[in-house]
Amino acid sequence: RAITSLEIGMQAPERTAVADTGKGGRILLVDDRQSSYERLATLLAAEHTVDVEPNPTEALFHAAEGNYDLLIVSLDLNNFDGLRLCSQARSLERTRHVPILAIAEAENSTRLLRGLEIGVNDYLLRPIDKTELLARVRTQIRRRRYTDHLRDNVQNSIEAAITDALTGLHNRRYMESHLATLAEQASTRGKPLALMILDIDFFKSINDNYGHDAGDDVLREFAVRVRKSIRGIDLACRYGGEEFVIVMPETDLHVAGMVAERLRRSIAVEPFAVHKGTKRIEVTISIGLTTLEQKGEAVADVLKRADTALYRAKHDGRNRVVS
Ligand code: GH3
Ligand code: MG
Ligand code: MG
Ligand code: MG
Repeated sequence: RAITSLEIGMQAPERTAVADTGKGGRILLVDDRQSSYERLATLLAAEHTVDVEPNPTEALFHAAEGNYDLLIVSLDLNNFDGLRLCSQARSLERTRHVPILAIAEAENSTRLLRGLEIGVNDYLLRPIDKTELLARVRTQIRRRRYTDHLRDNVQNSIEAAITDALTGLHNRRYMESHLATLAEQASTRGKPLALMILDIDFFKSINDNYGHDAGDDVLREFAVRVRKSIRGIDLACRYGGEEFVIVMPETDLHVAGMVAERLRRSIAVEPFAVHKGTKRIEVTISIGLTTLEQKGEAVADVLKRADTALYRAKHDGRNRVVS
């Protein structure tokens, strides 16, 4: 899904957010001594949802599937090694970010130190004090939620930085940084690489006749049709206002020509709905197509050749593919 810069902007007012109490978390408690886990579960249930799992192997599975905010692991289990579970949880992608609170006997300080080395976030010593338990759990859950939130924001910002907000296609910046890589790969692997520039014909008159919003509708729908006619490994970007670039790895001129022609037709034969479907307008595009000509050719030269072909397509009457 494309994330627009507007949505990114809307995440900004963090100051208005209510401070996280750290309550209401989902906790997985791994402990196989009944008297111990019954007491802990009862204490925790005052503020959180708690699942108890005595078997660490099962616990790891639940932790990976269950979307927990916190793992509480007893290091002095009867039948299993709690430390091993902690280290496995740290190495699995699905559980790497889930905080771990270890519980140990006071005399077990060596194991506790090992636990901290392998990434346990905090620990409590038996006998466990209720107030301390709840306070430490709240802290971990708060931290977990906050780092999740930061991670989401970073992810969204990265997506926004490489995506065109109107069409959801990649933007020019992304294309330019990625095209060099694709060209290099094609060169070293001895594979062809096709590139086309697409430009909507008389787009200015679409804006003039139907309004800027209709022009935007056309751009969005155009992007939908582009996506339908390319493969997952192809790179489609909005290069400028009503100009687009498609890069097709491992594709020779013949095949790329067929793709371009099919795309040209898909635009020309089906009028575009604008103004919430109340009006349909005919749209055509011109396409300039080329391929990487020799190993190590500069991408600027490839783009220039495609642009020259596009110019010819316009000059020759538009609604056509020129290579
Ligand atoms: P040609 O067939 O030669 O390509 O003619 P054209 O009218 O498409 O070319 P021109 O480059 O003169 O016009 C492009 C227009 O695209 C001008 C600009 O106002 C419009 N445009 C650029 N970006 C957007 C946009 O995001 N939304 C809308 N609605 N219009 C845009
Ligand atoms: Mg133009
Ligand atoms: Mg145009
Ligand atoms: Mg143009």
